[in-house]
Amino acid sequence: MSVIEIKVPDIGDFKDVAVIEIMVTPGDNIRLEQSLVTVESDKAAMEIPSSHAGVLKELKVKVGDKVNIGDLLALLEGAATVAAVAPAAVPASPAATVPTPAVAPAPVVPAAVAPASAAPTLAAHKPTALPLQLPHASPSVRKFARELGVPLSEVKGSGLKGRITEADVQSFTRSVMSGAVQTAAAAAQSKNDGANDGAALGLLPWPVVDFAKFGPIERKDRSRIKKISAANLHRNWVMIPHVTNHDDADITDLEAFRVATNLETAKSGKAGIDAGVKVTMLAFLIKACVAALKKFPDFNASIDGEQLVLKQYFHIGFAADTPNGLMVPVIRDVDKKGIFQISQEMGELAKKARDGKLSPAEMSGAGFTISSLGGIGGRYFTPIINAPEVAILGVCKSTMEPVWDGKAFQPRLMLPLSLSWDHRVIDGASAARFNVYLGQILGDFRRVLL
Ligand code: CAO
Repeated sequence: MSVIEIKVPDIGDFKDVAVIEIMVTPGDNIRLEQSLVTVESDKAAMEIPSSHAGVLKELKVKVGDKVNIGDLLALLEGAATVAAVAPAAVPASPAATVPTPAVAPAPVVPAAVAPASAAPTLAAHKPTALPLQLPHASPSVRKFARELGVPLSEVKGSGLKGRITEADVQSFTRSVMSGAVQTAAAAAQSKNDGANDGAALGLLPWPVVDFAKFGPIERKDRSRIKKISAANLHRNWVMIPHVTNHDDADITDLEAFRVATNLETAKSGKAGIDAGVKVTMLAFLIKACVAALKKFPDFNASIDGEQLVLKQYFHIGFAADTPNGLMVPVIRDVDKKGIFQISQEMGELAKKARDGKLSPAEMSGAGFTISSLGGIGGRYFTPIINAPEVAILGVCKSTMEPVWDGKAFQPRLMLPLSLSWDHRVIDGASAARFNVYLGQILGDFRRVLL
């Protein structure tokens, strides 16, 4: 067995760098490129890999020693030649590929190894500056922590000068798994109920602020419905590539018809489906949307893996504002129902929603949703798609506006429309066509018959 000397390779301009961690012990089987020790200057930390494979016979340095290029680090027993290793590309900063907690990545020692025919020494290691405010840990420990998703800033180091070792990371992980310790992100998450899901995306933790420091506050529990809808809305917003097209529909004639219809119903006092039923603009909108969905079936669809599920039924959800939060009851088979029936069902479902009496069945199965703020006000907004649907129509309050008819401005009642759509399924041109067609129907409902 030959004895091989492992020396400090060219580590750039760094002189007298301190050995801060020994990563192997005598008797270990050392792989080519396996990190042996970590050295640290006042600017950077780097691991020194072995230029050979073999059994570690003796370490020639200890923690605290200062080393320079060419210093003897260790003696190996084993193969005298370096295994053939293609020159490895220097890995990019791990932050580019691995989602990390809110800690900047540590520099990784470039493992550029000379080809087999070349002298068996490692190529120069170019250390990267390590911002000093980062937790004290070697690149391999940082990598280990990243792989486990451990926020190093929360791990207490037991090594030299508080340095975090692999054992510290393992012990932190065990404590979290046993429930003895909670990460700051998890604590913020349970506090904010999902507000910090960004941790999984490598985003900064949700800010934890002591608001009382700035003035008087009051705390109240969020309702169960608000928490459920928040989680759904959050998922939909994050997972669906939303785009919103805004448009206006001229509903002057439709509104006149609606008002006349309600007057007529009130006067006649007749029995039947329309007895006492007040027709609102939303009922016409629901019906008009069904006509548009028939013309543009991709808006009444859902993504299912590689396929698009095109629904041949027309169930429309409508957002209802309730004291407990947002609910979305569903009117089924709108294509088979008239405006009175739709208005009546909408009234009943909205009441049930407000009374907290909607059944799960009454909130499921929609292919498309409408969110109307028309009774409140505003101009346009961005409604969030109700997954697994692929589009939603937002409607605001209609206002009388001057509209140019080619010769003069005419006072017209204009309804602002905001259509949000899933760009994985729908494109901008279709969305614009959908809105234009919807506007045409609302402008003249006879078009539904065409
Ligand atoms: N433009 C102008 N006026 C409108 C209008 C519009 N687009 N839509 C409704 N109105 C009028 C109605 O005609 C009614 O007027 P009158 O009292 O004079 O008859 C008044 O506004 C109130 O209507 P409404 O809101 O009670 O009835 P609706 O059928 O329009 O809506 C419902 C029913 C349940 C959808 C509604 O009450 C509601 O909850 N809207 C809020 C939905 C919501 O929160 N969306 C946001 C979701 S995202 O967070």
